[in-house]
Amino acid sequence: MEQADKLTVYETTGFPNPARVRAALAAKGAVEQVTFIEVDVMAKEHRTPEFYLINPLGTVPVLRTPEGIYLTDSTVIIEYLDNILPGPNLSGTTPLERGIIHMMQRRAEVMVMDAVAAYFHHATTGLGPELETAPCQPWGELQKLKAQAGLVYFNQHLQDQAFVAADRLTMADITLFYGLAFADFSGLEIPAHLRHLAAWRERMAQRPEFNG
Ligand SMILES: N[C@@H](CCC(=O)N[C@@H](CS)C(=O)NCC(=O)O)C(=O)O
Repeated sequence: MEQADKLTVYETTGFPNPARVRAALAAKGAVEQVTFIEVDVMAKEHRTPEFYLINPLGTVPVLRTPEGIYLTDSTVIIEYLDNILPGPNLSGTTPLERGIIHMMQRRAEVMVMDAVAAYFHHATTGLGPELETAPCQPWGELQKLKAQAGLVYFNQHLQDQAFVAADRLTMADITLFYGLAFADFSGLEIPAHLRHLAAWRERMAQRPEFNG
């Protein structure tokens, strides 16, 4: 795994989007080969001029490639890793499969992960007053409703299939899994009657990719 030796991931331990990249690396069996740099979000290290140079969005994760290019956004990073590393495919092997996996990944992101994030940052104390400088409570509450609808959608979607987007674990499962973890952390209840979603989550939680 020569290339993995030259990869650097900027992350914040315990945060959901960096956890997506960790899960992808675990799926590829490459965690040990990557250098990780901890970014202390609570100390605002991601809002320094130095960090904005590598990611103008001021978010983690960020991946530095062997060529010295900085890639941002979990999906971009995971697809890149999927293409350069051996191991099980996470983002699709045919044009149609790639389309379906990207579509479902994006739904998991918009309908759950990002909606939960907006609820967390705008309608709860979020990361605290030092970091949450422009909270908008009504927007956060609306995003909570959106997330709740997303949970119902994925419960129905998982009624008759083992994985979110293919016949195996893909980046769509990874996004949804950490979207649910973020919901728990934010105090956004996942209703117990969504039993297909709960069963899928239980199966995922037992997998090594989510226990690195
Ligand atoms: N769409 C981005 C979202 C990245 C993101 O929002 N990361 C969070 C940590 S999970 C962050 O950096 N938050 C910093 C902040 O809210 O100030 C991705 O997939 O990487």
